[in-house]
Amino acid sequence: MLLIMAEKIILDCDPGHDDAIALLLAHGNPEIELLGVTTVMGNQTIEKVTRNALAIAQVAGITDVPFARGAHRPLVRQIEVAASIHGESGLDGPVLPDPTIELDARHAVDFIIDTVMAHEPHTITLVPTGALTNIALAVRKEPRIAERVKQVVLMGGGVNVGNWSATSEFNIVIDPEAAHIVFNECWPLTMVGLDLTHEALATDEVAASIAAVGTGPARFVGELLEFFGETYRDAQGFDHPPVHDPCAVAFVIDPTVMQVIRVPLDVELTGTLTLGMTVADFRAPAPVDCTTQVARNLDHPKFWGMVVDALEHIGDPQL
Ligand SMILES: [Ca+2]
Repeated sequence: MLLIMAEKIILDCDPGHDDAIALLLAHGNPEIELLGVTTVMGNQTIEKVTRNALAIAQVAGITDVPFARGAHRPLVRQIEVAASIHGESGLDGPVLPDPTIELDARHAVDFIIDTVMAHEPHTITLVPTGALTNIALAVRKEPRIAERVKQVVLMGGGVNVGNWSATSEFNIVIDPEAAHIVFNECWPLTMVGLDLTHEALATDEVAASIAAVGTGPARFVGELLEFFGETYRDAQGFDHPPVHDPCAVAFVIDPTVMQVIRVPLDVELTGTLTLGMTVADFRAPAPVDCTTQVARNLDHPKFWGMVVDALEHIGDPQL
């Protein structure tokens, strides 16, 4: 018998249309063991994104995974939300069910620490798809998690590409101090940034293959993509929306879905035009002690195939 060891992850997110799809991919893929979902302010306030996370769980029938609420504001700066992309609720488009799932009593930071310390070393991957506030607070409160996690695979940043400013991506720029902490820890870190995620476009063909699944969760994703497509067209000039966050989950499932290049990465904290820029130093081959890498070149059919397969696997839990 062939034993496939599922990859244990904690998804730290701010749902968020693309976070919702990341959560469904993590839940619906048998090669992922979702140990918990933690929330962080970002796309909307912590109250709204936490409610959204629980509503997504309700839609997808996720009943055996703890959800923990996290940081309500960035470490240093004032909160800045992305209503222009995700709407007033943070998850505009579909009608959201009233969640009946109870939150874990712990703060997200304590949930992350407890979970990482309770498992064998190098078995847990942290997958942040929002601001890095919870992850930064966790590693400051319990520094041993830096050597204990297997890796951090985050959606955020980009090499010479921005979306919230000319140089900077939303998740990084809204809490650059937190990002600076996370990028400068000793854990292996993969930056799944805009260079990669701007290739994860939800084309008409993608929308059709999701609609063909024909289940409640698939219709939910279709409605999310419709709203996300409209705001991305109006606010960012995209013909089809780039669906960022599930790319980080997809890398954990199958790293061959993209390419990675090892390169020193850091986060700009003092630039007048470049605050929150993720700076990659390509001047020479990466030094042997370099722990960071950046993702590029998405296998678009394979990626969306994973999302469709996950929806097939989830089925219709409401019925
Ligand atoms: Ca997100």
